[in-house]
Amino acid sequence: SQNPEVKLLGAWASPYVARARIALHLKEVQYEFLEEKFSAKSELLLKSNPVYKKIPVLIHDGKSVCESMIIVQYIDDVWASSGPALMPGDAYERAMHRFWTIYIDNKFIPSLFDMMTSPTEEAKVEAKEQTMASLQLLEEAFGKISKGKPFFGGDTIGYLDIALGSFLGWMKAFEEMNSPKLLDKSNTPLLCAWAENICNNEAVSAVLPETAKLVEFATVTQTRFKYAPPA
Ligand code: GSH
Repeated sequence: SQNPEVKLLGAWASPYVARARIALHLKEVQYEFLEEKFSAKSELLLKSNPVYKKIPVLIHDGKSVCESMIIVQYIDDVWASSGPALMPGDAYERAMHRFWTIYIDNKFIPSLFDMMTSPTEEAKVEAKEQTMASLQLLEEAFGKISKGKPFFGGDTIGYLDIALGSFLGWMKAFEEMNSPKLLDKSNTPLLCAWAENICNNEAVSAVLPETAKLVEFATVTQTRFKYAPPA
């Protein structure tokens, strides 16, 4: 549908921004993408997200919505009749999607990035162990929540698929930058198959940056994004 009043403040490399974009693509919502520069935040960003000053920000009819997963929920609510429902119909299933999304944001993502950025090798090893343990928990959660279907959301991509799937680009980039293999068939067979299904989806592939571009971005802008496992 045509929605000239929908704008998204974001940046191509941001996994949080990818969450909002995947939801907009799944719901076939037209939007204007306004690319932010990390060096200098735009007036519009400072005005639209005065609390955190972070992207993504969705601006709908002049009103701003902040925080990636709140934006995903908002898109599901507003464009309820367009595309697949992102949240399950069952209250318990919705609770599970929210529970694991908060786990991803509070535990998984910090350890994933700490693996690359921690100042000491010891801390990097600890972050790696935490990351692998988190992926193991997410593998088990996938088994329960997906009930043998391709996605956490069942037959279609849902809220929790977006929460985790948005990080697949960076996970692949880290793997290429010498980190241990994060998803592999022996440790996380279900998530391996899931990741392939996610990346093959058009709404996702339209949005997730190429691994090589992320590696270049990480190398150029953040030399600290180097995983150097201890000898
Ligand atoms: N909890 C936020 C969300 O889910 O939207 C995190 C968003 C976030 O960290 N965005 C980063 C950002 O805007 C870009 S990936 N960083 C700029 C800053 O921290 O000032």
